Amino acid sequence: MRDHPRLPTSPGFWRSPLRGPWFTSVLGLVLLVGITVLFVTGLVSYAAYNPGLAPVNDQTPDKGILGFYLFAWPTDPVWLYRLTQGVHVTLGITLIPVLLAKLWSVVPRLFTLPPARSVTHALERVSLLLLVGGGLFEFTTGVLNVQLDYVFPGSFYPLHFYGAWVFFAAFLAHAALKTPTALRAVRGRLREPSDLVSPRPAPPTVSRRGALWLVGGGSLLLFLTTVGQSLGGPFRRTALLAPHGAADPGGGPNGFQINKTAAYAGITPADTHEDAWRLVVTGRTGTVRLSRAQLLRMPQYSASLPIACVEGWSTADQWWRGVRLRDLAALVGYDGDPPDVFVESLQRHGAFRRAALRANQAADERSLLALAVNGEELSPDHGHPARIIVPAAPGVLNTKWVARLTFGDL
Ligand SMILES: Nc1nc2c(c(=O)[nH]1)N[C@H]1C(S)=C(S)[C@@H](COP(=O)(O)O)O[C@H]1N2
Ligand SMILES: [Mo]
Repeated sequence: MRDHPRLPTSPGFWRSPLRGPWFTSVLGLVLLVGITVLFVTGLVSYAAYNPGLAPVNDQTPDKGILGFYLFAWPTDPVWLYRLTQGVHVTLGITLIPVLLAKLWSVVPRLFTLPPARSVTHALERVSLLLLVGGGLFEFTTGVLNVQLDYVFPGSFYPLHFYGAWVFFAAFLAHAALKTPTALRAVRGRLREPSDLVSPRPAPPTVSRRGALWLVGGGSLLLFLTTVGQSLGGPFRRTALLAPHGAADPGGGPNGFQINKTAAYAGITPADTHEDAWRLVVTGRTGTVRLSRAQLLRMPQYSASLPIACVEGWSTADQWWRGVRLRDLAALVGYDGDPPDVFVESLQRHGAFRRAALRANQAADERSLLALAVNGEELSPDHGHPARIIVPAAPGVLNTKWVARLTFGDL
C-alpha cells in the first residue's frame, strides 16, 4: 500500500516526471499574457455593442459598475471589431491546449489533504477553485457559443461577462502571487523543493521540452484551423473548426457568410414585395414612408466594409451601395447632424431584430442603408429589401430586413 498509493490524495499517486515548477511556469506565463488579452478584447467587444446607449443593445442588463469603462464605439478603422473579436475568439481557441496542460500539471494539488491547514490556506484554495472553475466556465461558454450559438439557460452574454470578472479577479490574485516564482522557475533559478514534483516519478517517455512542443503543436493546429474564419474570403476554407451548420451562401456577389437566413427570421416574399414594403423613417419633423424605388432615386453611396460577428468570423470587405443614414436623418429634420437612431427589422421575433446606433455611427459617411452588395441587389438572406451596414461595428448592429428607422437622442 505504501509503495503503490491508490488514492489521488497521496502525492505518490501522481507519477508523471513531467510535472514540476518549470513546466507549470512556462504554461502559466503563456496564460498570463494570453488571458489578459482575452479579458481586454472581451471587454472591448462588450463596449462595441454600445450597451450604454439603449436597453435593446444591452446583452447583459444590470451590469452596474462593471460598465464603468464603456465608451462610444468608433467607426474607424473599419476593421476594428474584426480585429478585436477575431483575436478574442482565435486566441481563446488557441489557448485551450495550454489551459488543459496547465491544469494537468497542477492537478495533484487539487487533492491535497488536509483540505485546509489554516485560514490562509483555506482562502487560497477557495480562490483556486474560482480560478479553475472560472477558467473552465469561460472557455466552455465561449466555445459553445461560437460552435452551437446557443445552449444555456438564459443568455450567453451575461454568463460570459460576469464569469469573466469573477475569473479575472481570481486570475489577477493568482498572477500576483505566482509570477515572481514562475519567472525564477523558467530561468532555472528556483532552489526550494516543489510539491509539483512527483516523489516517485515513473521513467520519462517524453522530455519536458518535448511535451511543451506537443502542447504548442496542438495550439498551432487549432490556430491554423480557426483563423481563416476571421480572415474571410478564400481563407475561410481553411477554417476547418469553424461552425459548419450555417446556411450555404452559394456563389456570386451575395456569396458570403450568412448568419440567420430570411426563412429562419420568418421573412416572406409577401413582406418584402415592392408593393408591400415601405421604409418608415421618423424624426423631429414627423414621419416619411419610402418605397424601395424612392430610396433608389436618392443619392447612392458606396462603402467597402466587412461583416464581423461576435462569434469570431468575418467576411472580407464587401462593396455595399445604398442611401446614407445621414441623408435619411436629413429627411426628418436633422440637417448635417444626425442623432442616435433606433433600427427595427421586419422580423417579429428574435434577439437581434432591433438595434440602436449612436450619433457618431449615424453621421459617418460610410454608414448606409444598403440596397445592393457587390453590384447586385441584396439577396433575401443578406437583408433584402434593405439592411444597415456601419463601419467597425459588430455584425449584430447591421440589422437586416429593415422596416423602420427612428431618429432622435436615445
Ligand atoms: N433582422 C436581423 N438582422 C440581423 C441579424 C438577425 O438575426 N436579424 N443578425 C445579425 C448578426 S448577429 C450578424 S453577424 C449579421 C450577419 O449578416 P449576414 O447574414 O448578412 O452575414 O446580421 C445581423 N443582422
Ligand atoms: Mo453576429
